[in-house]
Amino acid sequence: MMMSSSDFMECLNRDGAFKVPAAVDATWLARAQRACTKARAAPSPRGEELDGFFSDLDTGDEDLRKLGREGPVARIAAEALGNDDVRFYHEHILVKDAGCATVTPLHADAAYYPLDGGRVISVWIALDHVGEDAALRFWRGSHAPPLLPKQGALWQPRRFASGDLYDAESTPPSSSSFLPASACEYAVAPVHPPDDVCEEALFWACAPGDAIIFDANTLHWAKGNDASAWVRRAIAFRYATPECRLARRPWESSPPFRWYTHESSVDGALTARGWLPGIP
Ligand SMILES: O=C(O)CCC(=O)C(=O)O
Repeated sequence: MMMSSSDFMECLNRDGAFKVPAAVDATWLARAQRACTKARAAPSPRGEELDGFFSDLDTGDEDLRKLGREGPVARIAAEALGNDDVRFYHEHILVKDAGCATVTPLHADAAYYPLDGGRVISVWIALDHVGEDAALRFWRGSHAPPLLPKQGALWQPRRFASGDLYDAESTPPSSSSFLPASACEYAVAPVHPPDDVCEEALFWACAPGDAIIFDANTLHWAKGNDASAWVRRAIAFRYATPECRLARRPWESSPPFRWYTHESSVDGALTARGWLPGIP
């Protein structure tokens, strides 16, 4: 049965994550797979690799930008947010090679971003078959109280490689120092998901083109891809509601602020409108 926009919103609000099968058709899928292969072969300065887990925050690939802004992914984001006026924020390529043992550590994305006051979601598209073992896993309901200790708080980011928390000392907010300071409070999640959370985790095997939509403050993680004989490529598109405002975190945000200047003029940055392009 097809899910409606109100089903999307209900799942997002209740659980913090849900799946939309066959979100992307074969033409878009082929373009996205090509872009992913290109990025892997020639990473941007924002590309990095952790033992077979490659990610790139800044491919600049026009097909991906188009898919993010105009394609079916943008429509899904608008329906999940219940608002036609959503802003494409950025795209993020994530590749786990076949046999890659690198886990995606427990984290939530929201406090990596310099955005406050609205809602940010991700639409994570599988570009290959993803078995249950390699699936993204979600701590159901962790985006909101009562699991989140306080309404409006964000989970404090951690470094993927070391598991260390971001803080002002080790990662000062150098590229965004001119932004107004965020008034957010931060909550600290455990380094690893507790056993009962693992047992109750929300996760879905995916076919190429399936999408997982999640709130940027939902805690999530993934095992390696070592039980699988094929690569696990994905692209996460991030979207923000128009109320979002740029704000300085106590640490360097990711992507760093200078990254945005290639997107459009920084003049409109503090109002968000005119900075993050709206979806047509
Ligand atoms: O694909 C993964 O394993 C991690 C994805 C992720 O953390 C994200 O898209 O925020």
